[in-house]
Amino acid sequence: MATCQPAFDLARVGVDTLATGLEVPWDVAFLPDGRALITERPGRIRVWSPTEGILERPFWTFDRVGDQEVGLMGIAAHTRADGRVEVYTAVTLDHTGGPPLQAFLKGLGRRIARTFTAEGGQPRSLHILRFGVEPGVDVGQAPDSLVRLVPVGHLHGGGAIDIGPDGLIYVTNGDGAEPPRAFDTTTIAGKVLRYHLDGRPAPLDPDAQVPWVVRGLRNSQGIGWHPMTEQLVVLEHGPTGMLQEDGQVGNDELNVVSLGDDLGWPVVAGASRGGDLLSPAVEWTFGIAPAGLAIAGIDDVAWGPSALVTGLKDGRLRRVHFDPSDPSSFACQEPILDRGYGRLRMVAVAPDGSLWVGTSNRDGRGGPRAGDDLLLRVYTREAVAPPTGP
Ligand SMILES: [Ca+2]
Repeated sequence: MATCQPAFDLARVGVDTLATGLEVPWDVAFLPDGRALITERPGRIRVWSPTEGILERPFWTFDRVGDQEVGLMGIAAHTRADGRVEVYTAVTLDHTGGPPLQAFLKGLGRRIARTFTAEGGQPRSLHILRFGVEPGVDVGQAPDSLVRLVPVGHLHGGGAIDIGPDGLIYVTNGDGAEPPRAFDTTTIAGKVLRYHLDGRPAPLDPDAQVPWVVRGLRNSQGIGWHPMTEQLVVLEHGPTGMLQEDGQVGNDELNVVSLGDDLGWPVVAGASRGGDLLSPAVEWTFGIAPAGLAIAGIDDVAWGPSALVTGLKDGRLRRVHFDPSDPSSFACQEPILDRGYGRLRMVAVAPDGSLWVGTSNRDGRGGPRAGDDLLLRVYTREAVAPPTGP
């Protein structure tokens, strides 16, 4: 992937700190009333208010979520036809514990709790939960449980969730550190999965055992849609040399896919060598640990049309320009934040055209600094609005 010419002038970038003291901010949902809901991986949904900043009291707290690479992850807002606002979250719940989980289930009510009943002794499960959001109310009510998925690992647990241009829920699940599962269409591991807003499966093939739309993933933590073609765009963490990965390392990916594609894992990481396996549009041969993806559209004055990608490992936020002459590929890439904040995970395009970026220095693999984790607001002179808020 070529570096953009002329090089982006980093002096054009402004950075505000919107919040400090967060713990692994993973994703954000912007609400129509100007507030935002931010997930923290250990299990809290936090409220950011345009007048008060980040609120101490969470919108919701999960008592027992999965550890290591999973927990509370993606969140996506949706406004219904009747104007009511809902958010959908992807959370891995841990079933190995006692009282906290039972209390949580009791709190959800018996009807919902049935869907959490232990299934084959699975130690954890990935859930799609839906919260209603009332205007001006900063504390949530018990969510609806829409989907419960097993198996899910505490490594490579996916967790990206968004609502597509087709009005359906897309959620990612990684291979759970068991690579062969990624191409096995009888399991949810290593897939992008699709559901209706009420939780019913929305498979490509009505006879499919699981509603997968993309397979062959090791661990995707970012999805979006191409601003011109509406094709699904899928980020992918390449291998890290685990024993079961035959020592392969690197080859992180950004893919522009057609539904039904096999992205190759574990047969190949990075470019395919012929056959039906999709080669990525962008490959980072030396791993960056791509953890966050946002898409800036063709009308985006400051950033678009491009994919914004964070790297945990290299600490960069980069802009990858879609190629206007070939929508399935990218033209060039350039850094927007070039280190200085430690590990970067969350990235989203805010309604005002700025980027909201979250550090991930408290995830157990970084070196936390004073004030971590940070929620940053990144903007340029071309942004449609000047910096606002507390
Ligand atoms: Ca691949």
